[in-house]
Amino acid sequence: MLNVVIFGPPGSGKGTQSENIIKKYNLAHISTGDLLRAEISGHTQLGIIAKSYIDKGELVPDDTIIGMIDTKIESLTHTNGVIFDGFPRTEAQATALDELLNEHKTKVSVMVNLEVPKEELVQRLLKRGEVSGRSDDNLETIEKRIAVYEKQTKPVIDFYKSKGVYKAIKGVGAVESIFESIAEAIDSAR
Ligand code: B4P
Repeated sequence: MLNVVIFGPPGSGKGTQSENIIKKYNLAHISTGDLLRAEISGHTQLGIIAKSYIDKGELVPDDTIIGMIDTKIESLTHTNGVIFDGFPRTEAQATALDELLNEHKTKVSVMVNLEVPKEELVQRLLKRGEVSGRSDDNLETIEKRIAVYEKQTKPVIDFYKSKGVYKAIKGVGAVESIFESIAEAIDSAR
């Protein structure tokens, strides 16, 4: 099993690069952002709760996210492995993922951290906001999301460093050349 965590601040290219990784490695894709947006469009109870956090640029509570991931992992059948996109975003989520994968006798093979300077993140997300219709792609919420990343999400890096599966990748430049570096990191972990 090849299990990849794609990690980085908002707008670092996690969603963009996940598409390339899925094509090359034939992995199942679990994006917590996409799952939450689907719950919001479906007007579910979970979606109503999630929207109140996402619109403010805050993280959805760990219990909600971990429950959602557990259900999703249980629904997977016959997979080569999984790409986790936008998850884990807190140390509690990272610990929970370890436990969930352990129950299935597997673990995270590699964690890829896309490093992108803040000014570039803001520019990318503002540009996406012109067409995405996402309630969180406006300047005030983008600034909040980046601050939340620095405080609550960045510590997850040390969690994976201590497991010996951490790879930092420069996330600036052409999407294809960033993907080549990601593929090298994944191949060296197999
Ligand atoms: P996400 O959906 O994960 O949103 P994101 O961080 O903005 O996405 P990403 O980094 O994938 O950006 P993308 O590739 O699209 O989360 C949204 C919200 O949901 C969170 O703020 C939070 O509230 C909640 N949430 C999600 N997961 C959670 C969790 N685990 N726990 C708690 N809450 C959670 O790239 C952005 C833009 O850059 C695109 O327009 C793209 O075209 C462009 N781009 C990509 N690569 C580029 C490159 N190399 N050069 C130029 N532009 C590039």
